[in-house]
Amino acid sequence: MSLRMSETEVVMSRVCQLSVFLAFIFAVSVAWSAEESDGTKQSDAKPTSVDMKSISYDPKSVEVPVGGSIVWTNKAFTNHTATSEDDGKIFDTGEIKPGETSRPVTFDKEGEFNYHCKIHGKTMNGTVVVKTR
Ligand SMILES: [Cu+2]
Repeated sequence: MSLRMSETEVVMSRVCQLSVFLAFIFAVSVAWSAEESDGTKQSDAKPTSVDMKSISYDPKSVEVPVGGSIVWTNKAFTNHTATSEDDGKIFDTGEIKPGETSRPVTFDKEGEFNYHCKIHGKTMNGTVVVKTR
């Protein structure tokens, strides 16, 4: 009789261990899915990318929603800037070295913003179109 009791106790403790284990798995999976949804949020807010070529921007005209941001990546062999036509008052990336990417520039106002490269002049120009969606 005492043997049966201890068998029951062993079974009970296994059930207990199993439920702790399942609770742990559940907690991990909840944490995992929370992390996943955070990742999706980050990719939604990802800046639009514009490449700087030898004397042009690619794409030349880029559209972002109000509140959206843009980064410029220099894929050429010389320094470039992306400077708004009002001498950089609206935005100015400063000189971006070959292989480097500018800090994100955020656009909070609707409109069309022409810009150019300070180093290569207005032959190297582009447009940012900011629209409400
Ligand atoms: Cu340039």
